[in-house]
Amino acid sequence: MIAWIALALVSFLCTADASSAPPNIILIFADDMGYGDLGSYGHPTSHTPNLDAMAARGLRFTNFYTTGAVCSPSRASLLTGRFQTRSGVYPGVFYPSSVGGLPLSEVTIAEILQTRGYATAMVGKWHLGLGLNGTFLPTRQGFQHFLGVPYSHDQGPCGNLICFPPNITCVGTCDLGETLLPVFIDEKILQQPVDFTMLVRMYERFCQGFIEEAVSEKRPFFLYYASHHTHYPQFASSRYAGRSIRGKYGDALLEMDGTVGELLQTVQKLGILNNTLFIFTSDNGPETMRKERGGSSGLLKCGKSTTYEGGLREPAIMYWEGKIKTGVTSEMSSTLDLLPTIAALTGANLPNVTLDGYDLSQVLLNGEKSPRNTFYYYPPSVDTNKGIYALRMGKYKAHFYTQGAFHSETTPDPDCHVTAPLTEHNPPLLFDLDKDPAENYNLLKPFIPKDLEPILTEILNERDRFQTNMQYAPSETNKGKDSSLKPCCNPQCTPKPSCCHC
Ligand code: CSN
Ligand code: MG
Repeated sequence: MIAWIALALVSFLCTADASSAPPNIILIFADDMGYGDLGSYGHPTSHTPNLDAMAARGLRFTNFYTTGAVCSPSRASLLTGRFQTRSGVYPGVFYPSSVGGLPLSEVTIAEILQTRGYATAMVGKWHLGLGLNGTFLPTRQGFQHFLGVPYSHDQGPCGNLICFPPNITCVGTCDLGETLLPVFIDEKILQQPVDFTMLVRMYERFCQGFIEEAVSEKRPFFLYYASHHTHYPQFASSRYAGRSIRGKYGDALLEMDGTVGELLQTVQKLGILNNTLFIFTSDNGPETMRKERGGSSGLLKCGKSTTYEGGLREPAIMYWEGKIKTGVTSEMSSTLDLLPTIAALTGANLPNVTLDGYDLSQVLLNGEKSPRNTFYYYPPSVDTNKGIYALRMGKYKAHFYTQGAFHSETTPDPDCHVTAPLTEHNPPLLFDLDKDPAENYNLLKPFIPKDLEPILTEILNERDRFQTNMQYAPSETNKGKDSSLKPCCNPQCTPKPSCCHC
């Protein structure tokens, strides 16, 4: 890591200015990692040296939001710059046998960059659908290459979850009759079931080969690396297992951080560090239901599947050697903003659709104020009659509905638990997130202070405006399931799904 910093400095000083060439983009997406899980975000026993070094040399965000408190909707917005409600990736998530997927009519970051001559690849967890004959795989959404698993790694039988060290006991949902977990290369199954002891190493080699090839062809590249870490069940290869003082979760985190280090080193060795933008964030808050093996939202309230801050506010780090305004920013920002920001930085055209994101390039490059002043919180169980559960305007966040969740069980705060019912709030709960990021002190209790009446009116008007303008696509996750869609490397075998073993 120290070597990387020293070399980064040398390469910054020595490499010819490549400012006219469009930047390479490496987008790294963690899974179920919370706001409080990185060393650089204050976790006392997380060991994340590469991400922390990237934060120290880059820009670290403290008010960065994903749009979905579960995986699939969050990923749909990440790649399209649009709320999941516009693409139909709601409610909940996709399953191995789901009929639907991210509609092919949606335009992804990969697609806009392909038109600019970028080499594109997606590695890791997809979770935006599989469908008949791979209809919804990354290869149909602008990625020239795909190596990875089409959904979550707990969406397979329990036995499939046993990895290194081989003594994981299943806590929670598994053995739901799903097929053995496959690894795809493009649209073909490469391995079934996944060997978790080798998986990340295989991903790293693939990423390295992809980057080297793009550089040798003098093409800019877009790499979307969606890590399985730190989703339940945690795993790590022998290089990292048992190496963290934070236990299994810490080992998984260490392996993810190790991949970040490998990517940084590859880019540095190829002399393209000062023309490569790294973006790191996570898809949703932590599964605190996993107790000491779940993640942490730090000082934020609750976690995964809730619309409290712990469900949707995420760590985010951007790094572009010599270009990015270094430091920490509390400017409001979101995964929704990545597509417009990347378009601005690369000269790619924006898709001709309603976007929900803003161009943050001047926040990144010049430390300017964020154009984003509002954020809208949808629950995983989107109901078009209820719409958003909460709205943030500037420092104020109003909750119109709150609900606990299974995924946010086990911490001492009963508001997070599955037993906290869906509750409508009229007037809303109102928090000042600048002074009270933990959402402890409702400003409208026991009465509405006179000086807050104007902002409350403004928030309610904005809610109406937003909901009136929202055009919901039909639900893709409710299109049903068809067990014949479950991937099987040995399609004619019986009995399924257990015979799908190659
Ligand atoms: S998620 O986790 O894919 O990271 O959101 O693995 O909400 O029913 C969520 N869910 C399986 C999961 C199911 C997951 C659900
Ligand atoms: Mg997730």
